[in-house]
Amino acid sequence: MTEPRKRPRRALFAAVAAAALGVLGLGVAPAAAQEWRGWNIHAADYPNGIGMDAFARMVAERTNNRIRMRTFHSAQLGQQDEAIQQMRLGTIDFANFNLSPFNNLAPSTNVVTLPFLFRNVAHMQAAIDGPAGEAIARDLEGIGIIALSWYDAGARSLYTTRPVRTPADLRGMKIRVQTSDLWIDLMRALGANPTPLPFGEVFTSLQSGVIDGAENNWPSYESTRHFEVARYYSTTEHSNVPEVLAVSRQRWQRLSEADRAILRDAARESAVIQRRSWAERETVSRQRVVAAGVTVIEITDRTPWSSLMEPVYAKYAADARLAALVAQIRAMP
Ligand code: GTR
Repeated sequence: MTEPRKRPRRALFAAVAAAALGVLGLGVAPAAAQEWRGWNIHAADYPNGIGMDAFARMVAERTNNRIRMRTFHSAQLGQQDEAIQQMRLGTIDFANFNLSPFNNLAPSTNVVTLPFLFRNVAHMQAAIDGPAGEAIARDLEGIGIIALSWYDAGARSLYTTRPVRTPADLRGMKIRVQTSDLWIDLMRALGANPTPLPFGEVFTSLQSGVIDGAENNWPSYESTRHFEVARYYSTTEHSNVPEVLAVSRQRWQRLSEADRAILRDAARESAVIQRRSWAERETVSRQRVVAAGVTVIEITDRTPWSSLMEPVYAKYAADARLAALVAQIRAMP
């Protein structure tokens, strides 16, 4: 008869002890832990995936696992334009995006996409970590996306199934671009026939002859194996458009100030990791494609290319606010 009475008392003691440990923060995970879903277009070992995974680890550690983030790599949650929509709706919680797919939605992203604007990587970083980043963060917030830090994406160059040395060689060639009006106009100004397509469709489109080329940085050209089907890479380096690590505004609005600070710091640190990894990967990717027999066409004089870009500037940097930002970026030391 004594047994049945003891059990509830033991259970009560265990419950009180667990609650006390919880209050003291001794290893008992609070019930309301959040699970966040993250989108990444690239494979997990790409610099951006490395940066995102580092971000998730830091946030988990610093929130004592209250915010657990899982990144779905390799566009498992959909192609880029769909992912942006999902993030605005709050069904994707965080992501890394190139800024070009925002060109039609957030006007200031056009500025950092503009051809031949940045002198080098340091110039691009100074702009995006400074005035350009501030303007873009404001525009993105307006469409439901909170920018936390900026990732590198190197310089984008043309790659094609036939050699391209001058804009004249490009005339009439079908070149894949991201879904952005600026990119369509840019490619037209070069004399090509722009073909907007999702990133995930570029390989088969090159293979089947739907397009004659595309344009991207060394790591994307290599990691997607586009180099197997477009064997000529011409170093036009026509755009240095950077990328954003962002959180959906829906999630952000429900975070405490303390958690927001944790996320901002972790995002900034993750950008340092991504940028370091990016610099290494650019070299490795270039070596890999050269070893695989790609013909690199070095464009040393970019004037024949950049001189065709006036209509793009006239259209996308005409607005007073954007023109002032372009002037500010150009004046940066
Ligand atoms: C890559 C970029 C992706 C995507 C892709 C593309 O360099 O990292 O986010 O924008 O280019 O061309 O679609």
